[in-house]
Amino acid sequence: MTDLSMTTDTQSQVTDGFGLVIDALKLNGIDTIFGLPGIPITDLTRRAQAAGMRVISFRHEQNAGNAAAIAGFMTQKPGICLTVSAPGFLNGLTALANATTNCFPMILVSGSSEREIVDLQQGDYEEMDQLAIAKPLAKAAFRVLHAEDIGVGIARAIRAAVSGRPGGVYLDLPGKLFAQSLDADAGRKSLIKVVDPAPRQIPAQKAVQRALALLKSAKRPLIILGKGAAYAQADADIRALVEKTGIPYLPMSMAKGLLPDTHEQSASAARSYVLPEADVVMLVGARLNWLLAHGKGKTWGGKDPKAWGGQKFIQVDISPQEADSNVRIDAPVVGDIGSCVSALLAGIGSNWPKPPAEWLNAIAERKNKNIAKMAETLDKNPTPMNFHSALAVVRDIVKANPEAILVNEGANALDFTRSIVDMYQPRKRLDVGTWGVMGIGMGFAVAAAVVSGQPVIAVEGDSAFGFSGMEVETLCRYHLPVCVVVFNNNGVYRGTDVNPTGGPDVAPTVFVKGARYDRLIEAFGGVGVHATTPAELRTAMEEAVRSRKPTLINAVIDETAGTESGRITSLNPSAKKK
Ligand SMILES: Cc1ncc(C[n+]2csc(CCOP(=O)(O)OP(=O)(O)O)c2C)c(N)n1
Ligand SMILES: [Mg+2]
Repeated sequence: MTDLSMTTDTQSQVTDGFGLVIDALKLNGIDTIFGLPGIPITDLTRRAQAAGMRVISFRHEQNAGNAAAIAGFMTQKPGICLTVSAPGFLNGLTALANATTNCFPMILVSGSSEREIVDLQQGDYEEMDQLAIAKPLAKAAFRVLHAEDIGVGIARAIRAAVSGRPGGVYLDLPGKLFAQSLDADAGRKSLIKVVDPAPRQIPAQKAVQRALALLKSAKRPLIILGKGAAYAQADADIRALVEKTGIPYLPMSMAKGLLPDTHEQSASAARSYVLPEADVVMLVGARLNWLLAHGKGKTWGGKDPKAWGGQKFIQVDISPQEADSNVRIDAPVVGDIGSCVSALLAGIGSNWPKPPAEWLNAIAERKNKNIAKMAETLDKNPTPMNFHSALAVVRDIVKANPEAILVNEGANALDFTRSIVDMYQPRKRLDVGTWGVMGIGMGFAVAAAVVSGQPVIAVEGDSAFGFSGMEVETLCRYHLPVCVVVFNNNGVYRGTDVNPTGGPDVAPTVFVKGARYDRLIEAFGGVGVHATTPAELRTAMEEAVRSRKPTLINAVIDETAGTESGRITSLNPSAKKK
């Protein structure tokens, strides 16, 4: 093993690849690595820890990658995921692709095998042309061959990850690089402290005026806040924009809490009314992808599934290529969300006319009716517990602890949580994002706790939890204040499917019935609780948040309560037949 204390400091005459990577990261304010050790990066993890970095080791690289990605979302600094070559790299790649899709800044740093052998396909240990494989899934991909280029390589990776529309970046570091030595002084001089890594992009005045003119002409305006708006950390200005215009708004899932969900201008409870009825829609950091039904079709009042509903769109986005991706954008405003929103605010001034009362009243009427209906459902206390009675508890716990971070994945476990649990602060809701990917749960939970120090509540479908469940050991190892609530309905969507052949195999969506997920965490010294009633769930969650002990609550949910794919049943090719 190499000397662990050696980094590029004034005492050392020489440095090496390991030391330069660590020094380059530290120089750029990166203090945490999420990863999994092995050849050729084991010493990198050791020496990073010895050099004062936080090194969080995982049980599978995908979870380390998801942790890095969400750390990037929360901090606007690229999250670092460190893996070994070929299989470790591939395990991290799903998270990298997911980060790129979700515009989370992360850098996947993977060790790789010897270039000469890989390129001649001579069968090296863990041989793979990782750079080529990463390229189509990353915003950018780089390889460093010489120790004197490490500074440039890391600087380029940082800029690519956080500038413009953020995304996942791959950095390939061949094993040989780490052992290269360099004069310490030359090494220090080769490093780059990136100046202004995510430069502001100021929108054109003309674009701002065009957008405001359109907004002013609206009879039934609507604002949609996306994950990009949450990422921007322009919270006060975004709130001012919504409040000064008086326009009703809808938060996308991860934009919940940008304004408190209980805000009177929130139209969430009247979503199916406002989308087809709005005449001018201002998208702020939200893309018109499938989550918004591509801006057309029945959701938007179109006559058939592909028809435009007649809305005019203003789109505030950092990417000039985003506009017109699905339907015509009449007023694109291109720039970083913070700069765009402050330019819009300046144009709005202090006497912007409120939207017509008929529009606001019509929304309020629907909203109040739906909220009252939901309150009635939440008040019921059926046996067994269902999603609603369990989530009434989670809703109260989050309300009492608004600083807590809510991680959420599953199908029904996701959709019901999103609509029932109000969020009160920005960037407190972390979920499956653009892809609806399962497996983010424990990676996000670990990173959320590590980055924020706040309590984390992870509401997990039992299937969703299984993708990253082994990381409960990681929660215990680092003593993280994470309360995992597994909504256990015995399977994917529901636990009730049967094998139509009558054969011994259970149906593909069904798991072992009555499984005790709580016992998993007990194996590592965490707190396990089996909860079959809302009262038991409440006591356990309150205790978990109070004690900050890693906790897993197995919340038994009626196995008949869910629907196929939650709210997206219609995306199943065969769903119509059911
Ligand atoms: C990586 C990945 N694999 C598979 C899926 C398909 N999928 C969507 S939701 C889901 C699990 C739903 O079951 P559960 O988490 O138990 O939630 P429930 O509806 O039962 O509450 C699966 C497997 C996915 N979205 N992502
Ligand atoms: Mg389930």
